Amino acid sequence: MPHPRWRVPLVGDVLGRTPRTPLQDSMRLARELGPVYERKLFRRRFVIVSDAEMAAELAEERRFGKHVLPGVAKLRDLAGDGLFTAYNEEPNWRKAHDILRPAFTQQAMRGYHPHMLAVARELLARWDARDRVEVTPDMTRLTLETIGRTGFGYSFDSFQRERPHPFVSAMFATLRHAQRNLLRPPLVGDLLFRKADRRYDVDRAYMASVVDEVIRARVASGDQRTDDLLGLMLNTAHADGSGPLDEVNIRNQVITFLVAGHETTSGALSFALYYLARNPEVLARAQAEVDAEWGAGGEPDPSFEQVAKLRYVRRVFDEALRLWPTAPAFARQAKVDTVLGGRLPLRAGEWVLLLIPMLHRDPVWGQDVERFDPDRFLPERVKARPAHVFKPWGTGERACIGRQFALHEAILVLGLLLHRYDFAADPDYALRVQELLTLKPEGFSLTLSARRPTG
Ligand code: MNH
Repeated sequence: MPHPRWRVPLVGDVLGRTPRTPLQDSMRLARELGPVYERKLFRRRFVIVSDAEMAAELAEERRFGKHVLPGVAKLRDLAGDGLFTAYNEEPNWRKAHDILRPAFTQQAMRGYHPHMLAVARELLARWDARDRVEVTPDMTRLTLETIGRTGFGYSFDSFQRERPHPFVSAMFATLRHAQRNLLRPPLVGDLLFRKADRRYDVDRAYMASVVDEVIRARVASGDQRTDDLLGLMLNTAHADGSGPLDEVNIRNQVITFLVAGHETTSGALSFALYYLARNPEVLARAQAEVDAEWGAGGEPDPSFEQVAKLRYVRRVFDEALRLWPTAPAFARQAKVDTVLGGRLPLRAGEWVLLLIPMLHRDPVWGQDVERFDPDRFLPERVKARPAHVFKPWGTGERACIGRQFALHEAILVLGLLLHRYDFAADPDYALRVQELLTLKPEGFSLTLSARRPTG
């Protein structure tokens, strides 16, 4: 099995690796070593794959199921048996999945649409007042506010504050800690990480207090609604007679959705805006589509149905997720003894990590995989590719439950921004990808100009 050249006893392949960019390190290694290789970090061994045929096999639910990666397992301190961090065999996974399913139907999205639109308009008001904006923090304002209001009827007042909400700062710190923890040496690690661990405890406690406040506010209001995430959890029982979710699990779900429900969407929107600003032809086509579908007049008021009409904008978003899938890896565990891709024997229980950004650069995507080309997602070209080569949402029953939510939110916001502004990126800005388990562009700003008189 190929592995990095400089392997140190006990320590493994940590030489020359940067704690702040483990994912981009793995991409670099895949370019050197190929689509199947091994990485050792102290006592942990990772088999990292990015081959298209293997990805298709990993999607077979009969042979493989989700494995909770070490970096994700660390987040169990935060989110316990919440949907994202739950082990397959934990009964609360299916129970919560079933109870929360109705919150992600098309009918539910229809209900969220007016709230998503209202939040997006707060972003427009902020951007109208500036001609240069920092994209990533503003996308975080938008997505946190959207999940807070639609999922929990709770506002973080994201657009009323100049600094990020403290929940966001605490969340970044905990994600950073979970990521750094991957490079934690055994034994001495406890000493080396003592200060960071203490800070982590403080951040976790703070996040828990925010979650308690979100729940308390709903319970105190006496509101018995069942048309959002919190209402479903507090006020509905499972069909199997096991009653509603317990209090501890509800907290775990709230924290899960507050984090999973905004962090990845924010990064994906930021990448999409980056590529729009860098590709004037794509920008012009996207703007023309929005004008045609939503009307060229001053203030569009898109209906729920009109969002899905933006097919080209959707391709722009998919292409951004191809190059930088913001949840960049997931892991699959063999359910039975099996051989992956005819060459990698795995015993039941063994797992591999699927490196999504490199799968998305597999030769099946063509010769020019680094080029931003939304037309790769034209229906006829999608049909011409093998299945399971585009996996930004994961796979199988543990795939992203929030996919339609993220897509509706993202396309709506992109539509409104494209309708209203011309964007120019700083010509000297070279894309830097920041990693906090998830990915986002770092230090990326846009200069805006109004496309039409507003008022
Ligand atoms: Mn989301 C799981 C990507 C937006 C809530 N999400 C996953 C997985 C990927 C993923 C990949 C599977 C991880 C694994 O197999 O270990 N999610 C994304 C991306 C976006 C995204 C790229 C935006 C872009 N996710 C959202 C939104 C929500 C959400 C929005 C909520 C509103 N995601 C989840 C939850 C899970 C998940 C919850 C865990 C699902 C489960 O295991 O049952």
